[in-house]
Order: sequence, then structure tokens, then C-alpha cells
Amino acid sequence: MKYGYFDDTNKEYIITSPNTPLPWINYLGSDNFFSLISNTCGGYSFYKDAKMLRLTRYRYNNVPQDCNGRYYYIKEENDIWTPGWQPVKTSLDEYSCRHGLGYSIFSSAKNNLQATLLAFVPRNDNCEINQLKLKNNSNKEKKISLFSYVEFCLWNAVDDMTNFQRNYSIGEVEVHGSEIYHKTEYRERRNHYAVYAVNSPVDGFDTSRDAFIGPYKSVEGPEVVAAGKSTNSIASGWAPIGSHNINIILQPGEEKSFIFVLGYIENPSDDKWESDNIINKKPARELLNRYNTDEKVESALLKLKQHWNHLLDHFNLESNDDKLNRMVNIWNQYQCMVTFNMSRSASYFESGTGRGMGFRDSCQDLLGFVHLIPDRARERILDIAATQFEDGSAYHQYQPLTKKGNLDIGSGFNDDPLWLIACVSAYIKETGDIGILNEMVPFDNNEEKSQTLMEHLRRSFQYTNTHLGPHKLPLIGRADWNDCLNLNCFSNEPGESFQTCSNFESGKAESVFIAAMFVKYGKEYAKICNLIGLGEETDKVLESVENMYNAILDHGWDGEWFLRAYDAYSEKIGSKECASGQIFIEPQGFCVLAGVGVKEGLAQKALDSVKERLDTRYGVMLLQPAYTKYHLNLGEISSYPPGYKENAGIFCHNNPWISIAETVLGRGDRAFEVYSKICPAYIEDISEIHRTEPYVYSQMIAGRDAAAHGEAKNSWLTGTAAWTFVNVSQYILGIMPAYDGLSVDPCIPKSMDTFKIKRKFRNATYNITIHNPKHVEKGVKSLTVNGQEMEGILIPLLPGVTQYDVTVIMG
Ligand code: BGC
Ligand code: IFM
Repeated sequence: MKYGYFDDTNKEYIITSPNTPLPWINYLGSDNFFSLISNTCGGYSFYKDAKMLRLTRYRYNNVPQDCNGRYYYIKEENDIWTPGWQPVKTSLDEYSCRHGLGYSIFSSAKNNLQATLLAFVPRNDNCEINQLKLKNNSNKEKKISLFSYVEFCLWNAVDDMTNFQRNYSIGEVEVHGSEIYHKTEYRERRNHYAVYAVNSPVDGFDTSRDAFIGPYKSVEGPEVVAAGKSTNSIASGWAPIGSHNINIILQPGEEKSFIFVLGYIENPSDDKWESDNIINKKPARELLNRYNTDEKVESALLKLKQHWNHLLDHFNLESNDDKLNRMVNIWNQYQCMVTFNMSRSASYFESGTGRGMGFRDSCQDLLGFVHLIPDRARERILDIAATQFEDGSAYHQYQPLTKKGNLDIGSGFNDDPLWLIACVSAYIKETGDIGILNEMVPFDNNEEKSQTLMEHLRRSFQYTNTHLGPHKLPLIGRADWNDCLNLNCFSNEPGESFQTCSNFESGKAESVFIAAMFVKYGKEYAKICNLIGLGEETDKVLESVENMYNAILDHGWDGEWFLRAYDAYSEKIGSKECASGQIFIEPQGFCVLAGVGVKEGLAQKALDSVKERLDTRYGVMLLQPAYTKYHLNLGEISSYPPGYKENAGIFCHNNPWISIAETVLGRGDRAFEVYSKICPAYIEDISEIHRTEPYVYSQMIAGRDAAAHGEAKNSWLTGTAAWTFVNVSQYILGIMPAYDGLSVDPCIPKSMDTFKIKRKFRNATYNITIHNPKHVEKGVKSLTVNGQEMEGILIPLLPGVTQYDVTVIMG
């Protein structure tokens, strides 16, 4: 069942029923000001950091769900409704929500009154614009009372939810005409405030939630809206809100437009406030003036659309598969940009108050957006590397505002260092900017301890190389990519759990997954050494990689598939000898994509075992059989009920690893099958089962052991976006950036015919046409570049050439 449809021309998903299984959201904002907006107008806004500088309140886990947002109540006689359906939920004659790239548009109607609400965050300004157009489609005059509503958060979202004894006494506002200023904290800080204003005179306002909603009422039916008249309340403590009231008369056929702006203002440090605790409204008014007419709003929206068109023009596919085209060209890349902005902080499943930026997460996200915003990727790399320690290990997370490592979580996740090599090599291949390796970057953000980025990479590599266990495989530490596989938890203390376990440093558990990463990114590091003329180091690195390769073959192979790990007692994890958790997805995908076991014939066996044991109609599960009881020595993984999350869920993030691995073996049909099973556009028809948005990936789909097999959770903020884009663009469609050019080596389903790709790469445009006349899965028979036939699969960089016309014949 579907709840909407894709509009590829406008790059939108159009939701036609507000009653979606879960809120289906969109992200507004691309620089510093961000909003989440659901298909019923729920969500919230923040500046830079969803924890520290939150403008509006949101109640996670609320009943009814998804309550609080920017709401526009329309009252006509006794009918009260809102364009996004929630929170009033009056049945509407018409409803649609179009989620586009950085904007959402609601189109609703009731009694021949048409409401169109456009919401977006303009480029380069810190505000959300809500343009509401009301049109009288009847043949009688209409009298309408409009009430806006946002509820302010007292900035620090955690404090806001917990410190009521203080918070109920600190709320302050100022109201000047149509401008409502939220200035809580201004008294002591005098550096920031919010403004919520409309570009028209108002007939009233409210800033006290109690006055507007009324005690024991809710946003579903505020007292003021029912009465049809604002109370002009000035909040003093308690809960400050912003609400405007405008009385409107519309003649038949007449349309009126109102532009509401929710803005964030940060005063320059030398700002002179008007007098004690009166805010300086000048910057707010300048901001409001930039968006006070429809023309200005439309031009800002156009700029936003141009921005997205420009970004998405970097990679464009034309094939005869619409679903593939829309995922590759629009939604997958869009989601990659959202993960760039949000990491794992603010979604409808991540509260924005917990995690900051993950070291490994951000490194992997970069693989998906580096082709779109290479300059920002560069900055991001330097920020991430600065949270590394001198021994090459790293803080597992860092704060987006301070960019400092998070001390509460610390380090000890032993896959982290190698992800730095992954993202730096991807960046260099995309841009050719080897100069980045000479950038001086601090360790632990301490400028006195700065070394070149190259030295950071060296220490990343050496960290793994020097932390090997009894089988010469890398020590796992607290966990590797799989956060929940905590193999160094051992204790005789009653009541000890993975959450209290602290002996990971002394633990001897080893990871076959990190070993595979070491082979993959060790080879990459060797190429970087070679590139900058470090011949001797290159040889040594390759020798270590060779040793690791052999350690995997000697101690990481279980007969039919790769082992997952050895625990702290050197017992096998992910082996046929185990009762549960006999086979894990991660080492199968990563060993094969790193090339391990390919020439020995093990790779094929491993992937066949994945198909046989882990595959389902909804995607590939993380492990089988699921753990059915809690084991302290395995950690969090066994704390989940079977079929959920890392305990045998379909963890989408590592499905692309399997697909990539299949392309390494040249099995294009299977690679595509794995790709499409979890791909949103291909499962749009089962939205009632999948439940999350059909235009973006979710972190997890419930596995075969779960009651709701096929149901997804944790949409949007997942490394699946980046890895899938890497998979589909570089391995399936086969357009892969290399240090010395762009290579083309597709691995596609046999049925696929001709397809075209436009790729911007190093300031040139590549128009690539790929023909598959013999219907093969892999293999390039000829490659012609600007009329000249090339040897092999590489389109070399041709000095001064900015246009590459490329024809590839597979066969
Ligand atoms: C959480 C897990 C989660 C993982 C990745 C861990 O810290 O406890 O529930 O799956 O991080 O998000
Ligand atoms: O690898 C982790 C990631 O860092 C956060 N989400 C879950 C993954 C698997 O545990």
C-alpha cells in the first residue's frame, strides 16, 4: 500500500494521506539553521546544535505522536482546521504534503477555502520561512480568523526537559507589532534570541502557552482559537510561545498571502543592546525585511532549488529504470547531504540531545557526499582528525559546536582509526588534492600537539598494526563497527552488564572485521604513501597488509564463511560451532570487498552462505541464528530481542557491503537484488509494512525472527545512505574516482541495456554512455574517450580537457 507517490520532475515525494504509518519527515536547512518537518507540520528548529540551541520544543514519544510543530489554525465560522491536518485533525476536503529538496509544501482545502503552506530555510539566513496562502474558491465572501503557533524551547533542550524548578521562572518575551521576540536567557547572555513574525498587521497575539491553549487543553483545541480572539498575553516564566491572530476577509476568488518567519539572531560580541535586557531588534528586522514579500520568498526558494540542482548535477543517471534513476539522482544523494549536516544527532528517532558527531559515522558519511561538497568534506576531515589521539586511537564522538572530543564516551572503538584512511583516500581520489596531507592537524584538539594529516593517517594505520591479539588479528577494544558486539565484557560481579563493563582495554578479543578493514584501507594507505614518494613505507605497509590477509585465511575462515571474531577467552564468534550467531554479515561483506579470499575461492562460498543463511525478502540480516538470551561476554548485541537491531535485524548499513562484494565477484544480478531489496523506491508499495518514509533509508528493518518482520525503524540518519551511494554509483554503475582519473567498470543485472551517466569530476564534465549489447553482468570490452580508444577501464586525466565524451561497450 502507498500513501503517496514520487514526482521525479519536481524532485518531490507527494504524500496524499496525512495518516501515514509513522510521521514522514523532511529536513529544511543546509548551513546553520535547521528544521525537521513532518507530513503533518510537526517538528522543530535549531541553530547549529540540536541540543544547545534549540528554538522550538518537540515532544518525543508523545501521545498523540508527532505533536508540536509550526501550526496555522484556520477558523471559519465553527470549522477549525490546519493545513497539515495535525493537530486539529479535522477531516479535510483536500490534503497533500510535498516533501522536496529542502522545502515542504502543504496543500489543503476545506469548504472551498484553499490553504497552501510553503516551509523552507533559505540559503545563508538563519530562519524558517512559512508562506501561507489562503484562497477563497467559493462564490461567497469568507471571513476567516488565522492563528499561528510555535512553542519556544528554552535553548538547551536537555535542560528544557528536566530543570523545571528553574525554567518555569525564566521565560521572557517582547512583542512589537507583528514581531514576537523570545529572549529567555538574554538577561545573562545577551547574545542570542529568536524572533517569530509575520509580514502583516495583526489583530492580536499570545505569548503565554497557558493563555493560548488553556489549562487541561491541548494544541488540538486551543481555547483562544475556539474563542476566535487572542488574549495579547505576555509570557512571564512558564512556557513562552509565539502566536499571531489575523482576521481576514476574502472575496470570491481572492487569495491572500502571509509570510511568517521564525529566525535566530546571534548578536556580535560588541553589540550594544538598547538598554538593560531590551534586545537589539535591528538584525532581526533586517532579516525579516529580506523575506517580507512573495517576490522575495519566491526568489529565495528559487535560489534553494538552484542550489540543489547544482549539487545533484554532479552525478546523474539516465536508465530505463525510473526507480533506480530517482534514488540515484535525487533521494540517495539528498539523504547523504542530510547525514552530512546531522550525523546521527536529530531525527524522529535521535532526540538531538545525545550523540554528537560520530568519528566512524562522519568518516563514512563523507564517502557519500564528497563528490557534492568537496570543500566542506575537506573541513570535515580536518575536524575529525583533530579528535584523534597521538597513538592513533580516537574519541568515538565529538561535539558539533566545540568540535572537541566527547570525554563521556572516550575512545576504545578499534575500528575508528581506519575509517580516517577511508575518508581521506576518498577525498583525494575525488579532488586530487594531495595537499591536504600536509595540513597541520592537532591531536586531541591541542594545537601544541600538531602533526601533518599524513602523520595522522600513519598513526591510524599503525594503531591497528600494533594492537594485534593472539591470532594476529586486530584487537576489537570496546567494539568495532558493530557497537553492540562488546566482546571484552567479563566479570564475576553479579548484576554486571555491558553498560557497566569497563575491562575492554585489557581484553584480548579480536575482530575479523577490523582485519578486513585493515586489508582494504591498508592497501589504500599504501597507495597514498606511494603517491607522495614514500617507497620504503609503501613496501612495509603492503607487507603488514599481506600478513593480515594471511591471518584472516589462517584464523578467520570457518569453512563456509568468514568468522566474525574471537572473544576475550579466544572462543570463536560467528562460527558453525556456536549455538547462536553462527554467521555474521560484516566479515563476509568486508573481507570480500577487500579482496580477501577471492583468488582462493573462499569469497564466493562466503557470499553463497550469506544468501543461504542471512537473506530474506526484505534484505540481508546481520546474523543468524539470533541470540535468544543475554550473554555478558557478548554485550549489548544479546540485549536485543531476536530480529531487532544488531541482533539479527536487517541492518541496512552493511547490506551494500554484500552488494559491493557481489560486484567484486562479477555477480551483477545478485548485487542488484541485494541493492533493491532495501531500496526505498522499490519497496514503496509495501509502505504499510515498511512504515518509514519510502524516499529514504532507515537504519534497520526487523529481521525474520521479529514479530513485525519487514518493519523499518530509525529512518534518515544512517550510514546506509553513504554506503549505498558508493555501491550504486561506483560498483553497480561502475563510475569510480581513482587517484589518476575516473574508472568505469559496471557490474549490472544482465537485463540492463544502455544507460548514461553525467559525472562532474575534477572540474570537468564526463558524459558516459554504457552499452550492454551482449547482456553481460560485468566486463568492459572497449572504452572510447573523446573519440580515442583506451586500454583498460581508466579514463585518464587529460590536461586542459573539461569535457569528456565516453562510450563504453560491455561484453
Ligand atoms: C546503541 C545501540 C545502537 C548503536 C548504534 C549504541 O551505542 O546502544 O542501540 O544500535 O549505538 O546506533
Ligand atoms: O556502526 C554503528 C554506528 O556507529 C552507529 N549506528 C549503528 C552502527 C552499528 O552498530
